[in-house]
Amino acid sequence: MGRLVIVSNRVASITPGKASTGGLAVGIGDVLGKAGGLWFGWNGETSPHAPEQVQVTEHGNITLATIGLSRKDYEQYYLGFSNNVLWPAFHYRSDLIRYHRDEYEGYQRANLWLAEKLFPLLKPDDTIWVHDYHLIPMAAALRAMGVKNKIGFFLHIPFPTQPILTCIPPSSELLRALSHYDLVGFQTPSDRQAFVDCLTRESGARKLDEDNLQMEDRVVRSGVYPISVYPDEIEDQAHTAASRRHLRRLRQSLLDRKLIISVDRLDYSKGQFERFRAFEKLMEIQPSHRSALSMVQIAPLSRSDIKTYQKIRHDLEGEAGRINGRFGDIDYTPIRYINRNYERSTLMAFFRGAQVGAVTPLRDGMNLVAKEYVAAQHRDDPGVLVLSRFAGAAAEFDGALLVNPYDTLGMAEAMHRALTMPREERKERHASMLQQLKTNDLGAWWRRFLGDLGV
Ligand code: ADQ
Repeated sequence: MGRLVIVSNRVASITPGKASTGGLAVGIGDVLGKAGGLWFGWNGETSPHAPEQVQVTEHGNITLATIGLSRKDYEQYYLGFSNNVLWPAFHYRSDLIRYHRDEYEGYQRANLWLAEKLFPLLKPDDTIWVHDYHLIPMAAALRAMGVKNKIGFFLHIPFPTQPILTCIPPSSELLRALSHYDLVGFQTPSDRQAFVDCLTRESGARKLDEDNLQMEDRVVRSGVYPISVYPDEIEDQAHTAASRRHLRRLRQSLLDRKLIISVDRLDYSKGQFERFRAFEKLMEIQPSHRSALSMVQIAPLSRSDIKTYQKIRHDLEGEAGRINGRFGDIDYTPIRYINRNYERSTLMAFFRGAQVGAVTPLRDGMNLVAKEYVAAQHRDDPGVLVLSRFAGAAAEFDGALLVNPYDTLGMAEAMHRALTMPREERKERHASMLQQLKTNDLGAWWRRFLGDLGV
């Protein structure tokens, strides 16, 4: 097998045990840690003019090749088209799309420029694996330079259905760009189906069989590869970290109160606002929980340069304050809302200490937190996962209590049911989800993808 070359918008730092608040970084870190290879992408820095030089550093069997972005590319490619058009549209929020043609041109320009920087680093037998929505045009750009290598693409976020996708003015160009990959991977069957429907209806592609589409002179294969975790590793971390200082402090501060935990980047797709409302409703309809239940919401800040994200931060702080004012007491804070990062093992121990994991995004590609919460539980006395039907993980987890995050009362009722569920039922539900995690772990995700790409 030749070398593996991973391309993603951001290249994370390779420090073992270091907290990373993105699911993508966790996944890529694992593939490269085991298979070795080159990881190419943005180093997170911006300057008035784009730097010429790619920085190459070696870390054991991993080579990192990173470059900074010009301020203009950062604004147009990253903040503009990627995060103000593609992110909302792909999460079914067409109301939040802010499209400007010059930003789309910046998106294409930055992809071309990144492809030009990657080109000299490539060898003929490399396999190239491009990740996520920032880099949809990457294969077409490389092909135009004469690159003949196998190129795969994995979309970490949902793929929208035709009526939503076509709200993006250059949607046909995006579909055509995706058809330049040899393999396009999705998190769930419904994401893949939406892609196949869009490509056939909008771009005139012809279905050859279940997996393959003919688009002009190219055959595009697509597949479903749900990203996952290593459940045994997480169980170990949750168990051994259980005596750590943070966890001791959490337990002491809770007294004997029950705990609902939620961990997600601050983002409108994650449904934090709706979750706080459901928690408030729970306090209203089940007064027995008042003073006897806390919710911890860990929400590291992301994309703070974008207005919509500044607003949701402001709204959420207000909402937590309002609910705490309504139900709190001198020695009791119902919602603890925290923006900081934790070490991975500490987070897993927090999951183990919580009776309920509330993972209720309005839309999510997969949601690794749902999987981590399940893996971190004690097998003999597990907590209950309350999971949005709109998270990719819902397609795999029949043991979760599935909720619709737009139904405040329904979510409150599910939280109550989770908090009062008999141990036998909790064990049964947990065992079925754990089995699913063991059958389809993180290694299965990337091995199956690379296998289908022909590596
Ligand atoms: P994200 O939207 O980032 O990922 P998610 O899958 O939940 O969402 O991954 C977040 C990761 O960051 C988890 O491993 C979590 O434990 C970690 N994390 C979150 N907050 C943290 C904190 N405060 N401290 C330390 N670690 C923290 C995108 C898509 C998802 C998809 C993933 C992977 O949006 O749908 O599941 O990619 O494909």
